Amino acid sequence: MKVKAPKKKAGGGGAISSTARSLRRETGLWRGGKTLLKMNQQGGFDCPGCAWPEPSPDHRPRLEFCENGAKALAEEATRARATPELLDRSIDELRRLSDYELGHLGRLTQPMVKRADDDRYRAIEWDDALALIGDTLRRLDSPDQAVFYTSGRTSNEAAFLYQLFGRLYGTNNFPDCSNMCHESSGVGLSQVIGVGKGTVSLEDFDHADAIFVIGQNPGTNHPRMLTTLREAARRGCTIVSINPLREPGLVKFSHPQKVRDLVGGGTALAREFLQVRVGGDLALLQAMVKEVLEAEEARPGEILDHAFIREQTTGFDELAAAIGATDWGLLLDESGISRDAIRRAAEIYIGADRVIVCWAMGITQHKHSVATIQEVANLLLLRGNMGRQGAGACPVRGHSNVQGDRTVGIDHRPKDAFLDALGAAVGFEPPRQHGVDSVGAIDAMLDGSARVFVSMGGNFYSASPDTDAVGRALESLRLTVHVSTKLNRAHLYPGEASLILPCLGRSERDEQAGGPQFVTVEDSMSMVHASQGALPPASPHLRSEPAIVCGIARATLGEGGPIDWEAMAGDYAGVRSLIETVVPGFDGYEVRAQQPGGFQLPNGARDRDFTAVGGRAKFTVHEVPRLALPAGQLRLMTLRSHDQYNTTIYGLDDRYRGVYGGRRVIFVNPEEITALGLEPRQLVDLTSIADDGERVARGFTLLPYDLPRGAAGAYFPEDNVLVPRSSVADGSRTPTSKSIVIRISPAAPTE
Ligand SMILES: Nc1nc2c(c(=O)[nH]1)N[C@H]1C(S)=C(S)[C@@H](COP(=O)(O)OP(=O)(O)OC[C@H]3O[C@@H](n4cnc5c(=O)[nH]c(N)nc54)[C@H](O)[C@@H]3O)O[C@H]1N2
Ligand SMILES: Nc1nc2c(c(=O)[nH]1)N[C@H]1C(S)=C(S)[C@@H](COP(=O)(O)OP(=O)(O)OC[C@H]3O[C@@H](n4cnc5c(=O)[nH]c(N)nc54)[C@H](O)[C@@H]3O)O[C@H]1N2
Ligand SMILES: [Mo]
Repeated sequence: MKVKAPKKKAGGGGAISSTARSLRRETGLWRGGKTLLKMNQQGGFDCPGCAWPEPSPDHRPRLEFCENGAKALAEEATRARATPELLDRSIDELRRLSDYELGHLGRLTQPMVKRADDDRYRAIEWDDALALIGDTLRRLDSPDQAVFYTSGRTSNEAAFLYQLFGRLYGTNNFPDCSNMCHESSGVGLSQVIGVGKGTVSLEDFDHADAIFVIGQNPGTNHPRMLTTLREAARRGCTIVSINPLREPGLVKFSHPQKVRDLVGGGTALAREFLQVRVGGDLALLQAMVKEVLEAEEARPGEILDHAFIREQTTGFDELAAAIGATDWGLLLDESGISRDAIRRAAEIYIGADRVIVCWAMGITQHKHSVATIQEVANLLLLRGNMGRQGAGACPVRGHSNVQGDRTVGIDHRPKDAFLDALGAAVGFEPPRQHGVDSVGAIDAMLDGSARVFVSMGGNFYSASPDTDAVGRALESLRLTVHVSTKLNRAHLYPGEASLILPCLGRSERDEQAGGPQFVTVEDSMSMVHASQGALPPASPHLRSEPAIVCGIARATLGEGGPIDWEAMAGDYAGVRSLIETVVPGFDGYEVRAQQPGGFQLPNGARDRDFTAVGGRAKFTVHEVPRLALPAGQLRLMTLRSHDQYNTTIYGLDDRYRGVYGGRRVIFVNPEEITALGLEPRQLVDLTSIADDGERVARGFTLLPYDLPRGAAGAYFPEDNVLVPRSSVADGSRTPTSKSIVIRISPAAPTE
């Protein structure tokens, strides 16, 4: 492993050479390059990477992809094949491969089964695989013994069919990756503004005067957002980063597709970096609210948007009283930010006519995430920065269709209005009892109340908290089923029997009885549009996700029910027509999804319509959590490196942060390392401390990094063994993956 100084800018020549390297290795440069031209273009396919929107068609460049989108494509369009012959080894043997090696075995080519008396996966015919699922599901004592997980890459069509099948079968057990991701944003925002999604469009970024980026590392995880931020910075918009880590990706960006940037050195992005304590954002946001209120006292009538507050909100007086009574000392201590820096940030906020606040996992994966998000809303509402051009809330979504999956019904707590509409359209009485979320699913497996686990994409083993417990949970089941493109570690913790059902990826052509098909996705800003693959399928045995769901449904529910599954699988227009009937906002779906740019779903808060919360947006009062730890303990945030997509490991480098050739590292402030009596580069073990006990991860290299004292950072998913599943966010039950209390000790000697 090599360690260098963190990069001074993102993008640039490094991004070009890294893109070329991964294409050359996986797809071949020519085939990969040609395919990239279809990515995020009209008539082409949606990038299987992040959910950042594409610019409207008249402003969209011919190349609308980033380094990490290219890597996502390379992973999917790889020439390597994980055939039954290649996989003919025991599961124990496969477990010895790293995540990187497992993924690089290549695309799955055939359905595989691991039977009860066997030690490995073997090829199985589709019909037999589907019959095994149908038989097992029909024999359960209750439909609630089955759990149907979804990862956010799944299309609207597949997701809608999946929840429809599950509800016809009789359960609301639909945990999804969103439970571990932006659930806190959904819960937090819907309580105060009546919609659990962001309120801005991409065009709003052309009008904002200030953009706050909180707990997000777009240089790595949403690189196309840097193009947007670059444009904003160039026209004078002020960008502020709130993050314990000074992420190199927010310092400066050299657009790899712009000659001027490549030779000129790039565009400076964030003007202020507030290196907040891990979890200290609620205190910091309250401090900013306090500054704003104090500024209003000093200059009455000039700071707040009084008309908006009076006519369209409730709770202002309570907020003002509570914030007024809050002690500055507490806010400074808990945020870890100086009064001066807070004042500067507040001045940027006050000085800007239009403000957008963006956030991601640094905010959502804490115990008090919901409150923090509602404090963001407080800050925005004070100056009417909501439902106005150039202003609003922008939770930046992860998976490319995670937002769409929820819109079309992947929800363990479905609203009655949705179930009513679904029941009326299809002619059945959907189950009303709420289902399990991701953490609930693990508990249900461990206590024996779940017996079957079906996974529509994703990697439930590695992405979930408390990895060792999840392994035991999955292995206790009667049947595990994975609809996947590539092998991952979840496949290696089989139930008594386990199936891997290989599916088409986004970039591949999807031919059904009714001809070539497209699917639809919804981006982070509620734009719904078509996505159609271009490459020939990785194997003739692959099926599309919608076809697989319909196959499972037929094998389980039989023929003659209210849905003609074969017709649905044959032409997805039928699925879209049903979605249009059930979900508001999809009128003219079939046509509008294929228009350039697609269409935007309705969003009350964007139009200052707060009917969903009684007609007025709500200011809310929150108590600042006390997060100080005893000496010797640190708060660990689990992070993504530049070379991974969640549990898919593209490579072993984290270029921007200067780490090359290894992932078992832990970043800590240099003075803290000394205070702990440890040495930089020393090999250490990590122990997490929770109410339900201690968990250990061994063999990490200790790296000094520019972080506040008391903070630590290490990569997801290697450190998920440390995340206690008992520690979840209040209100959203998201695992607190950015707030693991740990202690660090010299590595125990190994044999
Ligand atoms: N290339 C690539 N793209 C991706 C993904 C990927 O793995 N690879 N994953 C996708 C998915 S599903 C998601 S959800 C998104 C994730 O996108 P991000 O949320 O950007 O991903 P993380 O690496 O989890 O980074 C969280 C950031 O929050 C900061 N942070 C941690 N704790 C705190 C805190 O207490 N306060 C503040 N203010 N900041 C904090 C960290 O330093 C880090 O910069 O990206 C999506 N896009
Ligand atoms: N400690 C810690 N844990 C975390 C996080 C964290 O920051 N820290 N982040 C959380 C977040 S934000 C998220 S979103 C979750 C992610 O959790 P998941 O969504 O469950 O995990 P992924 O790694 O995205 O899933 C990768 C797998 O999806 C399959 N796949 C890829 N493309 C397709 C496709 O087109 N169709 C199908 N059917 N399968 C496909 C492949 O087999 C691949 O191995 O992890 C969460 N876990
Ligand atoms: Mo995510």
